[in-house]
Amino acid sequence: MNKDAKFISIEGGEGAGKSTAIKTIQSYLNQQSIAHIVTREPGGTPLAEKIRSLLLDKSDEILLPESELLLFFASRYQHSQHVIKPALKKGLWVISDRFVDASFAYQGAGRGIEESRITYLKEWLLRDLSPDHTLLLDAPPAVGLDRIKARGELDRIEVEKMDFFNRVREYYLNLAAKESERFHIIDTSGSLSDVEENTRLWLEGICERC
Ligand code: Z5A
Repeated sequence: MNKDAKFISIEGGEGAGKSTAIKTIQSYLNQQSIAHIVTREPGGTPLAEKIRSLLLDKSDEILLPESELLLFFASRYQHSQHVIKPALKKGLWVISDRFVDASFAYQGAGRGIEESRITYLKEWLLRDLSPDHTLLLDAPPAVGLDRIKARGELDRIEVEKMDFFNRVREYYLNLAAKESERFHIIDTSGSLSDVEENTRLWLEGICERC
């Protein structure tokens, strides 16, 4: 693996502004001529995108929490083996809209699956693949949900109750405090221009230390 290549994940609740921040990141990396790819979870490969549809589309059959967890990991394994690892090996920076922290936040804290089971899957399938940096975009769930409601119909996970999203948010904030070297938190309840400015400053800090 090229030692200059960075693996960056972007996390946060629904409508927290991940896609928006990724545009800022892409534009900064392009300006700096840093070769990179932008990818996402669930998804990132043709098969993993099909799994994404299974996960997000509403269906009459209840998707059980354990099946949901395994589908996220099936998608993630395809993604990490076929996209993330090869890109890092070529020296490209990888910007991923969500990665494994999301499984701990949503399937663990949100759905109540024991953390040790998720840790087992992570250690088995990902081994030492872990983001160098994680940007946590944080806003109260009600703020993010209002933003995505304005965008159109909600998906299977977005229709969960507010308690679920509060547990997810609390998990992310606790994890960020525990792994403060890896995480950087940006409050996205403010204006778009503030979020953009803070995202650029954070990225400049990473690039200065490259
Ligand atoms: N999930 C899981 O459960 N387990 C896992 O392991 C993984 C994922 C990997 C992925 O769906 C779902 O899967 C997600 C977690 C779960 N759950 N749900 N629900 P997704 O990727 O399609 O959805 P998302 O991750 O929640 O992203 P999103 O809905 O697309 O939101 P976003 O990317 O964070 O936000 P955005 O598109 O940048 O912004 C939303 C809107 O708000 C947009 O119109 C913006 O212009 C506006 N916006 C953004 N920032 C601002 C500010 N600062 N002010 C005003 N307006 C703003």
